Amino acid sequence: MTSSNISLTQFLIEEQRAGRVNPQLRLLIEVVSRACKRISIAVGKGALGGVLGDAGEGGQANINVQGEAQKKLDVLSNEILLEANAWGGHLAGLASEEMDTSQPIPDKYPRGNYLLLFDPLDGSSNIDVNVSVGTIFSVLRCPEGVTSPTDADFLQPGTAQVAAGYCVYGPQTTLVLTVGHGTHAFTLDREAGSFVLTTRGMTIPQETREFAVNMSNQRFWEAPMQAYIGDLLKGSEGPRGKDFNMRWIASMVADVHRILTRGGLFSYPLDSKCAAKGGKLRLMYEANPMSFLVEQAGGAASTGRMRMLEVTPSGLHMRVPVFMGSKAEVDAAVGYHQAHD
Ligand code: AFP
Ligand code: FBP
Repeated sequence: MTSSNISLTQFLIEEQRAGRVNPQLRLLIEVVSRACKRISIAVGKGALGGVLGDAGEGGQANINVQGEAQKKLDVLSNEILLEANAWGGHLAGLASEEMDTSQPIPDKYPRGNYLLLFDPLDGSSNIDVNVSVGTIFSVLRCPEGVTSPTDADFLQPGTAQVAAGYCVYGPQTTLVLTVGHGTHAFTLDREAGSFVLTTRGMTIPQETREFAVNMSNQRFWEAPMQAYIGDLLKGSEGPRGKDFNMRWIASMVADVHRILTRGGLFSYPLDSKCAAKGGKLRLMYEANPMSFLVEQAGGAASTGRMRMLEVTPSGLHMRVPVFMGSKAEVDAAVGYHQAHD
């Protein structure tokens, strides 16, 4: 990555002057990025901040709407994002992977034109072992005439997103953002406390030899996925004619950040364990924002059977199978599905 002296604030002002964001959307992105800085500080403190481990009392873990045990940092990150975004006047409502239903902005604050969805701390199984985690967010327009949005108002396809991003809390804290005109990366200057533009216009390499998937699920996959990965594993002697490497962090933000940076394919496919739910990853909080970022970087994203961004959401917490990354590799995976269906 190449460094610049352009802060996120300056970048957004320039985007506004170019007519690509309006003042309300600019404020929204600034507020989310500030919340990410606070989460980054909490994540960085780890055991010193008393933030590791499960949330809950008396040895009883909190279980969220996804049926997963919440970590203390899941709860804290959710609170940071809710609190930061409630009062600014840029939002009509919010929805979080950690909450059962969406929330309209309280009556005591002005309401804006946007809806914000987020996964406050993705990959939280990594927190206690000091491995990268992240925040993912997606921005939609509040439908015309709606002042107090309900869940139904959030059920828009990914093509309707006006902005999306993630922040990865790793060796560096990096914010990756799109407002529909390319995908850009900003690195947190911890001393100055500001995000600095480090890559303008990220481009996913088209040629790849790397994939990210949880291989321990192999026996539960559908036939097309078995065939696709089977051929990758045959390496230079197989039909793909080259050796592939594999990486799996179990934090979608970190895995997709690697793929945005150096190419490859990320997948969480349908398997017999998650088939009843439709997949493992959440469309609105994970798949759609990451797909928007990947497409804006010249990559592709699919369920294996259709373009991710064109999926009609049936519920706020809908799950989907996911294939995203270098376009040629996503096309190859989709090809195996077409051949088997
Ligand atoms: P958590 O946020 O509950 O840890 O889930 C993370 C995640 O949704 C996604 O970021 C990972 O790619 C995936 O789960 C990892 O799933 P496995 O544990 O099945 O590998
Ligand atoms: P680098 O320091 O060159 O990145 O190598 C790291 C390493 O020695 C181990 O930390 C890691 O477990 C292993 O290589 C990964 O090897 P592979 O690339 O074969 O999965």
